[in-house]
Amino acid sequence: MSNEQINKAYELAVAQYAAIGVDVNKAVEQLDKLPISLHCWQADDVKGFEVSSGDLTGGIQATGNYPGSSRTIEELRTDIEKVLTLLPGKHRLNLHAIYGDFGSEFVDRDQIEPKHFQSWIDWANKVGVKLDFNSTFFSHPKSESGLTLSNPDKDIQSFWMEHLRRCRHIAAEIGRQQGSACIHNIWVPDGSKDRTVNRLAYRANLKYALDTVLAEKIDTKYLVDCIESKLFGIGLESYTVGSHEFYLAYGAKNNMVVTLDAGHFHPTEVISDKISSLLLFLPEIMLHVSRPVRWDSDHVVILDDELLHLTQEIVRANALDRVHIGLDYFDASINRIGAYVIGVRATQKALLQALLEPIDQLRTFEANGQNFERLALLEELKSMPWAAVYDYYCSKNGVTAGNAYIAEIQQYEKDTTSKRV
Ligand code: RNT
Ligand code: ZN
Repeated sequence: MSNEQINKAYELAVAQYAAIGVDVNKAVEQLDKLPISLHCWQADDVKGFEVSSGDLTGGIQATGNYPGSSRTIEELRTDIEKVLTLLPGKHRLNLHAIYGDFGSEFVDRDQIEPKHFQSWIDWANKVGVKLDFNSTFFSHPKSESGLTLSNPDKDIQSFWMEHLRRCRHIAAEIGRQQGSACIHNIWVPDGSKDRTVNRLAYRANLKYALDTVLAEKIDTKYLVDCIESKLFGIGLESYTVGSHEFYLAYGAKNNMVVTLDAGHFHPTEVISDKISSLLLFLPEIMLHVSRPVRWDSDHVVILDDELLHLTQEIVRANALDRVHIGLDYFDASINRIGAYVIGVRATQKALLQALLEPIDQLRTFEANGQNFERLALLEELKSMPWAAVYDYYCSKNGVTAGNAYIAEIQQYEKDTTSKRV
């Protein structure tokens, strides 16, 4: 598509939306202000750069062996830089603690320091992204029992508490240097494969560990902690210490940000419906946008109904400034650069469609009991020319529009990722 065609289609779209009372320019401006936090771990199947790195554990799994995953910090940065050239807007990168710049030194989780992330901070500053952070409570010999912060063994529990304490300091330092609060996500895989007769005890241990470490107050200008629940993990099917009830109650009691991961609920349970409830009781929400297929499979995010419902709920609740949007999936079966671009673009397209809703009109219909009219307009909106608006948004940002990114990724694969053998 030429720029001229894109502009023409955009003008037609503007007129069509104006006819139903929607200001397209305003929607594009709003979209442009919404960063998506890209998860660094799609690039290398959640391996990270620890010198002693072993298998991915903690009940999560990246399946597939598509060639070309990044093997070093440099390769990962090159990949992310490529991804960023294919995305309109300014975005963030979400790091896990195991992605530190450790060189050839073995640095255990209870030893990591801000200095191991300084080269990330410098790189991020150079390429114009802000960083977010995650403690890493998995893929470690001291997590193999299935219990980390909730472990009754005081040595193991203290080890992980020290990890958490350090991660908060690293994230705060990132936030300070980048002039934007670093969102620090706490996901703890703890659970058990089979029935436990100590459900309460492990939860009490987790509560104690969190209470103790989080008692250290750090300015939210630099650091925002959030807590992520889960239903079950592979090999941890019968019990998860940090369940939804645990963290929802913990967050509400302590005024903390709760993370909702789309794959962490029962198969027909959706996170879109949870947004409005959480907003009433919690300061903010963090999202791990993912795509569960039958289970927490972490498939690449696509533009499906639930993604649209999710973005509609955020926009309809007027909560774009209270919901942080991050991605969380790891598909090792397809080109990983492509996996990022598909997921971010799908998320942006869903946000754009939500921003292009004639919400006043829809709400008037609803208030008047005109439910046929409400449903009909919602149906019509699905085939309105939002894609022409997205193409325009891409081209205005100097980013290739439509399906042209496929060829660019194929070229990058030919030149770069296919040579990683
Ligand atoms: C696991 C959680 C968690 C991880 C990442 C790697 O089920 O979703 O967020 O995916 O931290
Ligand atoms: Zn997650």
